[in-house]
Amino acid sequence: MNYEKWIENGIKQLEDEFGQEKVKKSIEYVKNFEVEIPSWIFGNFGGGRFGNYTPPGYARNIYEKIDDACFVHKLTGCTPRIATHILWDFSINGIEPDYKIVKDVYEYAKEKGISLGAISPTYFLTGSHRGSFTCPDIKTRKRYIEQTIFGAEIAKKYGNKLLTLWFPDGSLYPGQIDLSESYKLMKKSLIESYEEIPKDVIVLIEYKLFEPGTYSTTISDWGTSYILAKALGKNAGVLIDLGHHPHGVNIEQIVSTLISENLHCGFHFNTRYAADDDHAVEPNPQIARIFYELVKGKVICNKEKKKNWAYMIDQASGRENRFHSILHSIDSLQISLARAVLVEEEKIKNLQNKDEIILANRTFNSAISLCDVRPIILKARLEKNLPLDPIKSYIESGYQKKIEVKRK
Ligand code: AFD
Ligand code: MN
Ligand code: MN
Repeated sequence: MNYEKWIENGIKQLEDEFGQEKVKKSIEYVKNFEVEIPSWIFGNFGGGRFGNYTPPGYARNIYEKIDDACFVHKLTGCTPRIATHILWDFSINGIEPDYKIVKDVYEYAKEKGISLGAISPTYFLTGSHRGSFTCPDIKTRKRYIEQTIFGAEIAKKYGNKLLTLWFPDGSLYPGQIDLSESYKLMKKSLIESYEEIPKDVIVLIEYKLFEPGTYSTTISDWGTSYILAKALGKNAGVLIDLGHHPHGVNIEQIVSTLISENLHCGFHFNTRYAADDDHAVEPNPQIARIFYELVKGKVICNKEKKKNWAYMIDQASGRENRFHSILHSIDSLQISLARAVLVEEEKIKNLQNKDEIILANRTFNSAISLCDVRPIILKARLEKNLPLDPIKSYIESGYQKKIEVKRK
């Protein structure tokens, strides 16, 4: 395929429909967009319905995860930071974090050309069976509060001052716990932690409707995260994981409400089909609509960096090739962003004022669902001297073969 010709024709077509200004802005946004990749996508998950199957060549430790994340950044130019999990990545025994490992990993990542992004304390694994921040045993709560404060300190010193909190706390059956007690302990432990957290560290509280086998989760929806964030202070916000809602929830409305309330928030991007599937991101219309709210709210690709929300991928591909999977996610996010920028706001505003419902929807969808923005994505990659097709470049690079041999 003659890519240059294809790109030129495609850009021309988009300019005919949306105008040069919009297309230029869309290319700029794609060039500037950055998203964190999770360390956990590269490791092995073990267990599950495929037994211990993990794609060959998986990363056996945080250093190999960093190697893999670096290669993804080399191919995409938009993933300069890796999100890590304290007890998965910085602990020998899976119970206590190890400061020495953090420092060593920080140096290693810097040498390889990427940096640490969001730090997630690990509120699950050994010792969390009765909860973490809501555990009736104060010693357990204290251990997780200390880990949280530790996480904030390393987020400030070695990361990008971002702490992301996800709690699996809740219950398996009605009657098992006192629901309001659980919420009050969660709030108390969060406040206790926040008081010790450096004031320039952003704390994002993630919500989730359920875990397999739960009757209740203490932080089950965005409203709970919002109340808790407001109880903490101005550096606290809501973390929206796309797989954490009941089916049919209008996530775009949640996003626009949080933007209107000037809360500093963030995303864990993935695709869900049945539940919290942690699949690779697909460029579906809902994600483009979410990006439209972010672009309109000026919390993405804003030149005033502080205004930008935090953008992370949270996917765990136990079955497919994880490089193909994460590269697919990055491509899908770029496509969604490019579409969102093309939306003809003025035209839609006009139609809204005239109560032209279907015409407004069709105008909106001409950018969100119908147009092919791949020429914009490729133009952005061309201008950044990046591979036009990262997955194809990955396949041709020989990296997969190398890690399969090395990591036998
Ligand atoms: C699980 C949880 C949640 C969390 C992630 C990493 O559902 O999304 O953010 O693990 O800790 O996917
Ligand atoms: Mn998540
Ligand atoms: Mn999840």
